[in-house]
Amino acid sequence: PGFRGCTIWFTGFSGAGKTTIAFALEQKLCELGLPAYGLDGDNMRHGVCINLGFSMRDREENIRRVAEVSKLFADSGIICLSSFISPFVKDRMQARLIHEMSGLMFIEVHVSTSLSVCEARDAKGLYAKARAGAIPGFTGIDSDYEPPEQPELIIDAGEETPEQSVQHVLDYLYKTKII
Ligand code: GGZ
Repeated sequence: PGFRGCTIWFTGFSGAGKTTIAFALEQKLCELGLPAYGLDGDNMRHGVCINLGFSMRDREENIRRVAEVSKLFADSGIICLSSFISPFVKDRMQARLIHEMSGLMFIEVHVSTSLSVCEARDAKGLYAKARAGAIPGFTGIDSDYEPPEQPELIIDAGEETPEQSVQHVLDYLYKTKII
């Protein structure tokens, strides 16, 4: 059978490196002639999910919509690279189910960069703001992150370069014959 498309789902803290890895991977896959497209908070929360915030319920709905959109990309034959904090096990489980019920592969990648590394980098200054109380309910500060129990892949982007992380995902995709 021909290539079917799938979703590679990156979960982890804000600033863990999810989007950086996903967009570098998108470019790499496209160079290899494989169609890929990245979804993240920037292109989803400003449109499809514009009415949602960061309460537990809104995050649940955010992840549900993102999962449905990811499924459509995957079903159209594209490798969908979805980068969302997606802090709750049950929401990621639901996202997986949405794919698997349609016979589409869902590859969960835990970008496991530690909170201390994310906070020390604080590329966007969000952790400082959250510590100061300006962003209530910030993941890792005063909102939970439930790490995946059985992700297909774990990448500690605090310990390696984005290029190495991209290579790890590619190695996994080749090894499992997904590509
Ligand atoms: C976490 C927040 C919050 C709160 C705004 N908690 O580094 P960023 O800026 O670009 O990534 C974060 C992004 C998270 O959106 P997601 O759609 O991935 O979240 S979830 O999966 O939980 O629905 C951060 C910014 O939005 N941001 N407020 N309170 N991150």
